[in-house]
Amino acid sequence: MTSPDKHEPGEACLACPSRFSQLRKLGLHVEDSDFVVALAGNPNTGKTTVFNALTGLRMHTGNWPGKTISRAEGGFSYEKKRFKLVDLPGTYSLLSASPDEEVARTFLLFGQPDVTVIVADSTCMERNLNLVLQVLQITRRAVLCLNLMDEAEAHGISIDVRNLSRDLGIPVVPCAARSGKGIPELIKEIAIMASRTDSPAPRKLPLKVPGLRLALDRVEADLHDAFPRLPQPRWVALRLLEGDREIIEAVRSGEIGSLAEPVSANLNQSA
Ligand SMILES: Nc1nc2c(ncn2[C@@H]2O[C@H](COP(=O)(O)OP(=O)(O)O)[C@@H](O)[C@H]2O)c(=O)[nH]1
Ligand SMILES: [Mg+2]
Repeated sequence: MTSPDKHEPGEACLACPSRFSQLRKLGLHVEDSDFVVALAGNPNTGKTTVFNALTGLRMHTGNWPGKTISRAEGGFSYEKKRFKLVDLPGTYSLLSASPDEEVARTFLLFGQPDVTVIVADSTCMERNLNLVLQVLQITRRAVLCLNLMDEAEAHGISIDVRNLSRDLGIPVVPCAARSGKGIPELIKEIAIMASRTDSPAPRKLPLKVPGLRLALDRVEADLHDAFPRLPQPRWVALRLLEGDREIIEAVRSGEIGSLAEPVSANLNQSA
């Protein structure tokens, strides 16, 4: 059996029982999957339509553990790999102000999906980019689905997909999910991102508040000492300085240390 220190990101994760138990705690059974894909986005961006297009309506519905918030999960296969798709609650932010936001954020942080697809409404990118940037503070293993492109075109809106992709540092796929346009390209980008063995570098937040950078640097250094392989320590440091109760508790209990597993672990033990 490979030790967690030995294997490379992207290798079959034989020695990551903590990731299985984390996912199980979040209500997800992944034994029959190679990769976990989360679907995030503002409400009404066509998330469910994208989910249905990806899974062909094969889904299992239920509630998030301990919550009355419903969720759907389903799957699809592509080039002999099995992808488990989880629909997160539609949210405008991930700052944990509402139960929906908390569910979405907790899954991204502790479920560590191999890929997060952010579904955005192409007709109002300004509002949608807020969530995109927040998701990218937690994970760079993301693909942006620019949905409702047909509506955007009808309104004379054109989006410079190539520049947007370069600026965000993630693949951007224009889609019109209701008619299935762009879905094959989206699947391909999901598969490429899931199999990537490098870790996309997180972008530092532009900070304009005097003293904040120094405080963040210190907290980040302490976090690094305590949890050397924690992904996105700067984001965690920022939440700690903000007094985010969930994150403070996760650091206090050491639960945050479970995030130190390699992110892109192939879930299929026989793979
Ligand atoms: N024109 C157009 N409508 C879409 C598209 N995708 C979804 N919709 C419609 O947008 C509405 C919201 O979609 P839904 O999937 O429920 O969004 P959700 O709230 O994000 O899950 C529905 O009426 C969909 O039929 C698209 O690509 N083009
Ligand atoms: Mg929906």
